[in-house]
Amino acid sequence: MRSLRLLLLSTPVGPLGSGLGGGVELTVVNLAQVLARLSHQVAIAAPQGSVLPDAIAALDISLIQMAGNWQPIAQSQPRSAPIAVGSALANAWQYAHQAQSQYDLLVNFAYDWLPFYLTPFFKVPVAHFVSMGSLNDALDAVIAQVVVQFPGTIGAYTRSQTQTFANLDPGQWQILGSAIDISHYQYCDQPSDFLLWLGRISPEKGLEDAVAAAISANQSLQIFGKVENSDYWRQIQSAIAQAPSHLSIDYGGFLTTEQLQKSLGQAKALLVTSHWAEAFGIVAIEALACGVPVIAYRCGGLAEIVRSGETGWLVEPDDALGLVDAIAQIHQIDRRHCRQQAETTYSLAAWGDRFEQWFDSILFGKITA
Ligand code: HBI
Repeated sequence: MRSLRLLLLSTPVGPLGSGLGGGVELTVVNLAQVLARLSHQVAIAAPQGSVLPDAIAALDISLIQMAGNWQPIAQSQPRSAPIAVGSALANAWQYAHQAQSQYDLLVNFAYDWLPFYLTPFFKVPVAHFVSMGSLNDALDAVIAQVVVQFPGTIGAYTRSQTQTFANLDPGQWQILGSAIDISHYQYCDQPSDFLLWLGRISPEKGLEDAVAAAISANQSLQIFGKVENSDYWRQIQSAIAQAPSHLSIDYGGFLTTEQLQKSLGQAKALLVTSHWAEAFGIVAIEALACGVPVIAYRCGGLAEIVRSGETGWLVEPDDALGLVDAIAQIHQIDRRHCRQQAETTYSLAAWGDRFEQWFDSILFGKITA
């Protein structure tokens, strides 16, 4: 396929590398990497202060920094929240409009109203990667308009994610899944004696269930991720203070992938306790790549990732006791199966091909199988 000139417009909730963008940061960086390796010309527009991992510094990916205020995160707003346009988002799309003739395709990763609304005003095609399930009425409506005018131009991680958009036919979505660069994750066969929780520290992520389950299961727990909601974090810290002194429940901060996977690989299991339907759950494939079994609530993307009994355990949503039972059975999981699943199903190469096919179908009308 000929080399495309691509502009990836990242999430406006925070700079790349800050952790504020959660899984979408990894998605944007990994996609840029794999498309650059496929010899496309890739540029990323992201909030001021964005950095790319050293591991891909050698690739020719241009990073265009957007000044302005970060976007309020959609998942903390009510469904009827009015449309918000922070200046970082506005500046990104002002740049995209004035520079559009330099690109063959724009790829939007902002989970926000503006990019969808602006799509008909662009001469260059826009592909929209929707990074979460349905959260906002105005956004659902504008996505539906884009689907009518530009069929085939919206993509998502998982089928279950698309099913949360009641106003849209699931068949109108391109399902892309996700991936990581497996070579950045070392397989660990001999775990230490702790569980691990990883993610944005925010109420929808259910960290309180992981702390309660670790204490009930008499297991130590390591916590990593960006503190996004400090009130919530204070509640968690008071729950941690109740733990018996022989258990260590520690917060390791927000680490780069390179640093994180060293601790991640040592874990007996990763606990994924989200109260909402995760669009995907990229932390789960990071754990699998290190050989770490995943214990997760059976909802959202995690239900499509974890093979219960083979690479982890799926527990009925919000059933904290179920988590304790699963923790007690984690020794039944063969850690090599976890690594194998990551290698065969979540490699960058297969994922990059799916995006290339999607772009093909948008630009050249080939409706791929
Ligand atoms: N909220 N308004 C808004 N825009 C985003 O792009 C966005 C968000 N909340 C979370 C988020 N993106 C990402 O962290 C998740 O999609 C992973």
